[in-house]
Amino acid sequence: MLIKIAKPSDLRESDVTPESVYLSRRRFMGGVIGVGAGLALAGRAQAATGPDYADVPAGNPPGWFGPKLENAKWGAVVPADRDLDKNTPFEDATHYNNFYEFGTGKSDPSKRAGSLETQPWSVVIDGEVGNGGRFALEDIVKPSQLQERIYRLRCVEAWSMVIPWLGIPLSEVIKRAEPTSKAKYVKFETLVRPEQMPGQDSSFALIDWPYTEGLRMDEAMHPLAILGLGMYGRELPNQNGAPFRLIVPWKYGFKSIKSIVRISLVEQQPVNSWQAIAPDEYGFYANVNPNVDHPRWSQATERRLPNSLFNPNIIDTRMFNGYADEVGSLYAGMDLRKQF
Ligand SMILES: Nc1nc2c(c(=O)[nH]1)N[C@H]1C(S)=C(S)[C@@H](COP(=O)(O)O)O[C@H]1N2
Ligand SMILES: [Mo]
Repeated sequence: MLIKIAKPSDLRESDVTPESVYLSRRRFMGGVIGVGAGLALAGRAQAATGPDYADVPAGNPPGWFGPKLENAKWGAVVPADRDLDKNTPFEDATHYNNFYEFGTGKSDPSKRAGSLETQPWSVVIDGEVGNGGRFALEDIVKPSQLQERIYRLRCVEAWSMVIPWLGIPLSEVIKRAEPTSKAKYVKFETLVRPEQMPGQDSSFALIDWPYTEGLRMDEAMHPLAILGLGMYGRELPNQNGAPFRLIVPWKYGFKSIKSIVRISLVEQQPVNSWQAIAPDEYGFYANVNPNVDHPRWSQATERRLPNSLFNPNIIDTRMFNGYADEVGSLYAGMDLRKQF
């Protein structure tokens, strides 16, 4: 399924990319769509590669960057039908990260996450489900078709990026788990492996591992919520949450939990890690909202990366991060100041 996420007010990448580059990319993507539409997909689309990004370095620097996604393994890529804002350069998206399992500095994840072994990877799906168990990641992904989604990512610290993700709808994975009528929330947990995640070994760590996140069932079933496996046409770099992470674009970045090993369908609202640390500052919902400030700073604007001293690149933050038309109805009647 292709979802139109860009609105006329959005700046499109075609406005800022040299036209020749833009056109060749469009043609390339057109070819990929053709493959998806014309052929039976299973084990076939060998020739089709994913969307390509000019600024992504060739080759795979060991330890921090995954191989080119194999369509044969994961099915054809369905690219986003339109670009929205200009994509953040790959370099920024992979070297300015929050991933406290590797330290609290923005450059710690890119420096340290190379030690994380992401193969093999299995995920436990449990709780209020009829079809639970421990699954190899490949088996969770295989029945779905990989899609490209270009989303804004807005951190609660008031910086933001635009990232072209590759992923599968979270709703498809939940449906296959066969939720029972008691399943009201979805809880996610990140890997705990201090030997490879030095931030988990630190006695200064704020977080009570595993890093935990949650969504209400209707949020989790929303078509914009995806499980990410790649970005910029490649597998996820470790520092961005390899091999498997959540992406919920209308919420602050901390909801988009990385390196997931457990998905539990539960009856009670889970306590997410940042809520546990500072419940006055970080809530369960964490919807991007320019009208509700963080107790220590304004959320009305954001710093769009890349920026510099001379070009601070401050832009207005939008309700639900610009996805209000798509997700606003999920929160009808709620007091968003209280349920922040
Ligand atoms: N397991 C885990 N997931 C996490 C975090 C983390 O520290 N640990 N940080 C979150 C925060 S605060 C943000 S803004 C995003 C950043 O994602 P990116 O580094 O891919 O841009 O990841 C989120 N997911
Ligand atoms: Mo964040």
